[in-house]
Amino acid sequence: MLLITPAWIVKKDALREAVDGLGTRDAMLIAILSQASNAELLEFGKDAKLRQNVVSDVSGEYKKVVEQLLQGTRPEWGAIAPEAAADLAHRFYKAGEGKIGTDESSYISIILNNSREALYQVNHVYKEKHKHDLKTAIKKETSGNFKRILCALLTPRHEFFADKLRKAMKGAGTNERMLNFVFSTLDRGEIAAVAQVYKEKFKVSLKDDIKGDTSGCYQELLLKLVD
Ligand SMILES: [Ca+2]
Repeated sequence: MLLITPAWIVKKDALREAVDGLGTRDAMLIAILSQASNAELLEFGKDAKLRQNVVSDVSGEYKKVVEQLLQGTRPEWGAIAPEAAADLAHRFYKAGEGKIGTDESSYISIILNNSREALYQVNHVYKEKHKHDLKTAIKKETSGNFKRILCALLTPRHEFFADKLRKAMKGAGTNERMLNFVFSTLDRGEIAAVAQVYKEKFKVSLKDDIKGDTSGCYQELLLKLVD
C-alpha cells in the first residue's frame, strides 16, 4: 500500500507521526521538511492542526526555520550572478566565523531565501576564500537541531538521502521507518541517483547494504526498487 500512495500524502503522514505523542522525532521532521517541495510544504502548512503540532514541538532558531519553510517560499531553482554569490559568501562569513557569537537570523535569511543552486555557488566562493565549506562553518557556529536543519538544507538532495539510508542501516539496529520513508517518497529515477551517490560515498553498493541489513519479503521489495 505504502508504495502506491502519492508521495506528498506519505510525507504528510510521516510528518504527523513525527510530531504525534510524546517528543518529536527530529531526524524525520528535518528529513521531511528540508527536502519537500514548496507545493508540499504549503500543503502541510494548510492543515492547521498539523501545522500547530509541528510548530509547537520545536523551539528557538530551529522553530524559525521550520515556520519559514512551512510558508513554502524558498526559491526552488535558479542560479545567481557571480557578484551576488560573492556578496552572500561575504555576508555568511560576517554572520558567523567572522564575528564573535553568531548572527543566526542572517544564516536563516541567506539559506532560506536562496535556491540550492545559488547556495552551491555561494559554497564554492566560501570554500575558495576560507578553505572549508558552509556546512563546516555552520557546524562550528551552531548546534543541535538548528545546525542539523541548516546542514540538511545545504546538502544536495541525492547525497542527503544516501546519508539517511546509510545511517538507517548502519546505525544501531535498522531504522525501518526511515527506510520506508525514503523508498516510498522517491521515484525510481531518484532512487537510482541516490544509489549512485551511495556507492561513490560509502564504497559499497546500496543493494549490498540492503542485503546485509534486511531480510525476507521486505528485502526483496527494497531490492526491486533499487533495480
Ligand atoms: Ca562566530
